This record gives sequence, C-alpha cells and structure tokens, in this order.
Amino acid sequence: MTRLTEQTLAALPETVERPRYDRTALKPGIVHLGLGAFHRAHQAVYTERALAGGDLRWGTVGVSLRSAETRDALQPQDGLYTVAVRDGTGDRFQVIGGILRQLVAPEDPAAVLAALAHPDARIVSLTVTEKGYCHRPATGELDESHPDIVHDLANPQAPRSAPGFVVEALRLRREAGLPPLTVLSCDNLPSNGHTVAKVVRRLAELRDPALGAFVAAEIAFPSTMIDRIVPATTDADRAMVAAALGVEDRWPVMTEPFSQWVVEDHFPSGRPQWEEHGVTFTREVGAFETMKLRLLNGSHSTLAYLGYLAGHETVAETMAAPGFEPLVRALMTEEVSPTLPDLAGFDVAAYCEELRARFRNPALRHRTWQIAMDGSQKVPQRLLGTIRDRLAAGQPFDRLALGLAGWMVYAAGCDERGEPIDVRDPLAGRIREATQAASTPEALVAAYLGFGEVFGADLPASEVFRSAVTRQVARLREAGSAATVASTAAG
Ligand code: CS2
Repeated sequence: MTRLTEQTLAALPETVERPRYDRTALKPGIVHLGLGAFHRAHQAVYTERALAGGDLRWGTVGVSLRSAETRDALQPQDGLYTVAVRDGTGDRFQVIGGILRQLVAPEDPAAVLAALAHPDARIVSLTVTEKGYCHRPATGELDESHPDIVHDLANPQAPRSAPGFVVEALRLRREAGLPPLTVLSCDNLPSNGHTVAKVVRRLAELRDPALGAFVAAEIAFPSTMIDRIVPATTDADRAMVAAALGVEDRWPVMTEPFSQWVVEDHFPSGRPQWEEHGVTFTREVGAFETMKLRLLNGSHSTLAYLGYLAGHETVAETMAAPGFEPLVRALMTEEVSPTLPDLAGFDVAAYCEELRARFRNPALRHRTWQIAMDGSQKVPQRLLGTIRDRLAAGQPFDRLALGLAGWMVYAAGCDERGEPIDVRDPLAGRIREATQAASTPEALVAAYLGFGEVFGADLPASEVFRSAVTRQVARLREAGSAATVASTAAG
C-alpha cells in the first residue's frame, strides 16, 4: 500500500485535516525530547494550530531518547503522521505536519545537541515519562547515583539522559551568546516545572557551580498540566487508519476528543500563541496539576492494578465490571476531592463525572497493563500525596489504600492464577527480590515500606497507614480483586 508522504497528502479523503501551510518554510523553534504517542497527540496538535495560523517559527525537531522506532516509521513519511480521535460515534482524522525532523539520541547525541543549540530554537519540551527525570520520586531530588546521571557527568558532551541533554544545551547556548531555552516539562509530575528545574540545576551545579548559578538565575521552567488519554497504537489501529486514509501510516496515534493543556506563562525567549489555540495560561497551574494527578491519574492507576488483577484487559472493560465504577466514584468524591486546593469557579463534581465518561470510552482500548507500568514512579504523586493529606486530617482512605494495595500485589509479580506478571518498572527487580519471601500481608507491606524513595520516611512510620494498607492487601489476597472491589462498592 502507498505510504503517507508529502506526495500522497493531496490524495487523502477531503474529510481528513492536513497541513495547509508551507512546510518547507518551518523554523526549528521547538526541540522535543520524548517523541512518543502522547506528545504527538497532545502538544503537537496545539502547535499545529499555531502553524496553520501562519506563525512558522514553531516547527518541532523530535528526539527519541532510546529507540529508533518512531524515527524509522516517520522519516519515510516526511515526518507526517495521523491523529485519530475516537469515541465510538465516528472517527476524526488529522495529519500533522509540524515535526520537521526526527533524531535518535543514542545514535547521534551531537545532532541532538546541535538542534538544541540552533539559533532558532526557543523551547525544549519534554515527555520523557516520570522515570526520565532521574529523580527520587519521594523528594523530587536528582538521583545522583542513577547510572545515566553518572554517565552524563563523566561524558557531558555525549549525554544519555534528558537532564544531561538539557544542561549541555544550556551551556552551549550560553557560550554562544544565544537566547536561553525555556524548559517545558509535559509529564505527569507534581509541579513538573519545579521538579525539572531542581534536577537540571543540580546536574548543572555538579558539572560546574557557575553553570548551576546561571541556570538558577536565567532559565525559565514553566509548569504545565497536560491531559489527553493516548493508548499505545496497535496493528488493528494501523489497519483502521489505512482503510480510512487510503494510504499506509506506520505510526498513527489514537486518542479521545478531550484535550487540556494548562501552562504557566513564563517564556522569556518567546513561544507560539498557544492561547489562541485552546491552551489555558494561568498562575494556578499547581492547583490544576494536583487535581488532575489525584483524580484522573490516581483513579487510572487504581483501575489499572485492580482491573488487571481481576482479569480485565482495558480500562473501559474494567469500568463495566461490577463495583469498579462505584469504587472510582467514591474514591474521587469522598477521598480525593476534599484534599484538593481551591480552584475558584471550577466545578470539581462535573470534572469527576466527565473523567468517568472518558474512562468508559468504548473506542479506546487503553490497556490496564500499560497504565500499570512504572508504578514506583507514579504512586507517590497519584496516591500517596492524597493519603498523606487524609492522614493529616484524621480522615479514612480505604479506597486509596485499596488502589495502593493493588500496586503492591501487582508489582510483586504474580497474578491471581499464579501466573507471572510482566512488570515494567525501574524498581521491578528490587521489588521482586524484596517481596518474594513475604508470605503474609504484613510482610509484603513491610517489604514495600523499605523503599524510602517511594514512601519517604513519614509513611513507613505511620501505624495507621501501615494497618490500612495491610488490611487491603489481605482482602485482595483472600478474596481476589473482583470480589474485593464488588464488596467495597456494596459496603
Ligand atoms: C495514564 C496516563 O499511563 C498512565 O499512567 O494514567 O498516561 C493518562 O492517560 C494521561 O495522564 C491522561 O492525561
């Protein structure tokens, strides 16, 4: 089948949106680290609107920090790919043209640094997932013993990690007298701007105290709240897109109609007029982030662990199983909402309702296994912060504890039929080792609480916390996830 390319664009069905600006006139204003499906279905779509509006300074150089797969799929397509928006009522397709070039960092770190040090570049944005920041999730501090950080300190001109690339780029630009880059984190971390700032400053300081001071004084790290559900693309999705477009796209991205981007407005070197294209600029990003991380991602992780253990493949399937929707509703309304900062005029109840409808989206096959990945990097901001607030207020948190217990049972690596689980997590090996001899719920919880980088020092010291989580692990172990969730909803 013919491939999606510049040449075949004109032959697409009329209903498919496509770039109508002069792609050859694009400038490389943005360098994006982490060219995965999420970036391509979220930030790239907002930027595409700015390009369509005529401001061609904001083309994107996309960088994959690990694998060559995205580049290998997109390069023969002249960087073009399709965003398919699906909710079961009819699909909408848009071909995105804003990604100028695709680089693979391990193949050629110098090319990535050259893009970052290009005079036209103004923004380096990141979707490198939680673990890509090389930080300790409990504190947000740089993990100075992280192998990639150790490597980058020894080889600063050929880095591996996202912070390593950012620090070297900031140094190169300073040396060349170029305007500094704004560093824009678009990952699901609490105060993601502050987190990336802390990590980048520390790494810069370890390289050279003067560079650390420069970063602290001159570099902007606006925080963002990013939201769009983007499941991994499957071969069935590729076939569906090919049938609709009449050409083959090796890596389209699947998403939902909903999309939200809330950004702190601090871009001293300039930015696209994103506010004209659906982005909200505010001073209160922190409140939006907390709300989204705790309500959406906290529920998502809870559904993922308990749903997987109960034998469900997708979030929508899990939502339809007995007890899950009421569990998530009670988790949101009774346990999470009372902990949220005030968002004047924002209807939290309606937001929760909308979230549950998004989780039920029948057209998105969002796998519980996918969301279950990297739990050690996710549970601190998705569940533990809320639990801390509930503990401080002397309030119950049984559903949050059940979600957390779901992670503990899941990441120990054995499902309810005794089959091994393919646990993907930077701590997977250490967790398996620590938990393999734990035969009782008490021992399992104790083994997990030894991970200070996840739980900090305070939670392991709390008897209330320990016993609440142990109770839920015991229920999951005795009755299994499906029955535990069904009886939680009833009780
Ligand atoms: C999900 C998120 O995979 C996950 O951990 O919870 O990717 C989620 O779909 C997005 O944050 C939605 O904005």
